[in-house]
Amino acid sequence: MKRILIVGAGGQIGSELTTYLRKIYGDANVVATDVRECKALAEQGPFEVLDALDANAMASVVSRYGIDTIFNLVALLSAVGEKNPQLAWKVNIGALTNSLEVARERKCAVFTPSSIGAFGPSSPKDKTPQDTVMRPTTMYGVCKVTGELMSDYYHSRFGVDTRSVRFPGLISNVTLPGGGTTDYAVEIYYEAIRSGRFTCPVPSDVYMDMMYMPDALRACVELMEADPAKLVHRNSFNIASMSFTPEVICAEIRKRLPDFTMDYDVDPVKKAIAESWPNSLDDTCAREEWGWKPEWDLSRMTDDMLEHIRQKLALA
Ligand code: AKB
Repeated sequence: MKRILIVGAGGQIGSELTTYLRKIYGDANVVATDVRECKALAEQGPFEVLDALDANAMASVVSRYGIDTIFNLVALLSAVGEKNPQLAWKVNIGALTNSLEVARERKCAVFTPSSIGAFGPSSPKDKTPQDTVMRPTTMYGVCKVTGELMSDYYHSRFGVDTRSVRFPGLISNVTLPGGGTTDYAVEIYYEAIRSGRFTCPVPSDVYMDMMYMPDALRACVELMEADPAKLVHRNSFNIASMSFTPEVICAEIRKRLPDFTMDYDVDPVKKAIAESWPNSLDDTCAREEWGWKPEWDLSRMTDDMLEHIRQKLALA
């Protein structure tokens, strides 16, 4: 049975991944950590307050719990990273290098998510290949490409079992994302239920890859459980399930809520970032090397999001 450490468990991915991993590997085998106390995660299983920039503290938690696998989820996202690029570098790369070093010393495997943000305007726009030009124009993207290279280096130089996926914008109804360019695709569902209106910060016709959280969680586990002999790539795999523009998601919501309206107040930073990213990724390598296959499309996700958010807001 794996003994897992989640670094940055309080964020959008971590809050759901922790519960998902605890269901598979047992509550006691998944240690959640975050820079802040997270009551819900602490009630379910082991939880430690941990600053990911403190390598000694991370090493001590790894030894104390006999950890063999680290999920490093710490990151300032793309839009917030452009407000303070120095801090984004410090946090994103600090958490990464500490996770890799602790993993090297204590012989752990490491999963660190990469992103569609690792690509830039000179990457092919449609069906962006697995191996291609990667010249991102955001600090978030620079950190993601660095993370991919560092993770591959730790694998080839030190034999650390590093693996990663390039996540699209992640859509979920549990924890809100914060500071990303794709956040609008979560916020739109909340506003559809709350007020029936949404002001979109991203231009109407910009395509970006997106994914529903259940597919993203499954991808993490399937990749970490994959037979290493079959992995030609490691850091990081393109994965994809759906790609849409604000107009397309709006039309999908309107099929269920005909009175829903959307207007635009485009944020120039988000516009520049969104336009620099691919329209869609080619995930053939993930499909071939570890059997990746998405289960959620835009229509099914929209039904599920609206139903869950309706229940959540009614209870609030
Ligand atoms: C962001 O928008 O910054 C993230 C991402 C696509 O990595 N959601």
